[in-house]
Amino acid sequence: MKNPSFEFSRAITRRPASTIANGLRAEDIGNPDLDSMLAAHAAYVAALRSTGAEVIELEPLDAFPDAQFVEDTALCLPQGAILMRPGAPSRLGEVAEMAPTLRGCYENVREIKSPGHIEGGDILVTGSEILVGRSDRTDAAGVAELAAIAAEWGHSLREVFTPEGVLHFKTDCSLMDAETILSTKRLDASGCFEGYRVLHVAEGEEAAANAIRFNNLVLMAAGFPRTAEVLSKAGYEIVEIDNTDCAKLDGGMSCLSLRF
Ligand code: CIR
Repeated sequence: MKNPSFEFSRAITRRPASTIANGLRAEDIGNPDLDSMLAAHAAYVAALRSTGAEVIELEPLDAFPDAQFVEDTALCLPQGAILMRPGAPSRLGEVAEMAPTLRGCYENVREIKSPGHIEGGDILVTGSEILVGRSDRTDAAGVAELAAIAAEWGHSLREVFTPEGVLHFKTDCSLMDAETILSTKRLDASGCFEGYRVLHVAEGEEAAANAIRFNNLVLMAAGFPRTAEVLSKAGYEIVEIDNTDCAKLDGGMSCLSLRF
């Protein structure tokens, strides 16, 4: 049987739109380049497909420059999908754009309703629980609403905190297998991963923490050789993807897909 925390048969992605230069970012380090972002996106999709999974590639949405970061619009669990309610006002409309695709894949689709806000980037599903990091995008009301649905579906959910100045909980951590987490030292220091095996990203390579385990592969951002070595030594098969342009919009490996 598949382990639903890292073994998947399908993924949903969305190609970057021509309007990506309007994407949100905490700090302006220059605009992303559409052509190189499309090339990196194609490499990402190819890596997912190489594991045997089906990848649904959605069309770009010019009205939503952050819509390629599909992870923030939903949470996919074995029992059903839950439509999120992003805390970034410019991203709220992305959810309705994703909903029909999820309704086509799942019989059971629930939604987070007003007044709560919650984004998929703040949610880490491990082999034993759902961790949700409160952040500037995810508030207590959003977490409480998700907790109620998760409880109904038999999952235990734990509220944790995203470090100050970090966009999402998963900006700083990733699941490597059912009980192994890749984390920055600053997030692990909060104690939220007690009981898990934790691998640390190398000092100065904090941006490598947002990776994904997808079937036999770990997809990670290229350019972090010491963290790549940590993962290789731990036995993971790595694929490095150019994340230069997504990083300009605070995006990374997990943001680019919904996996189920
Ligand atoms: C945003 O600020 O919402 C986007 N520019 C980046 C979203 C990244 N998503 C994620 O980490 N799950």
